Amino acid sequence: MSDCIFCKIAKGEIQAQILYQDEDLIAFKDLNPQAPSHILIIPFRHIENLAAAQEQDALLLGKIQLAAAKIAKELGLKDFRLVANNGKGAGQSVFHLHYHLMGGRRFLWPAG
Ligand code: DGP
Repeated sequence: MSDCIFCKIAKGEIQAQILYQDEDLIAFKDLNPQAPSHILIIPFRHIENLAAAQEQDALLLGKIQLAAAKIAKELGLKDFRLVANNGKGAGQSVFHLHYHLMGGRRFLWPAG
């Protein structure tokens, strides 16, 4: 999508601190970190959010989770949180599917 910030990052049109990328996805540091390590993992292909994902995206969604575990390991994060905000009411502000990989501090549960 032409007006999507994360599509622009995926295309290299907007700079980001990229930690990992492969043929399907890219991971970069969050601009507004909520933890010492806060990485966003997005698919290259524009999908609005998890609710918009289709059966055909199952492999892609699995790859994102495996990439998250790999990146966490590379960052030395034994414990981490992986979050996808879905919809405005859940805190989604960028409508391109992304997972927040966060670590380096303790997290409360329930999250509130
Ligand atoms: P969410 O609220 O779940 O939609 O998360 C969006 C995240 O994206 C938020 O934590 C801030 C981050 N973000 C927004 N714009 C940019 C940007 O241009 N670059 C980077 N690196 N992160 C961004």
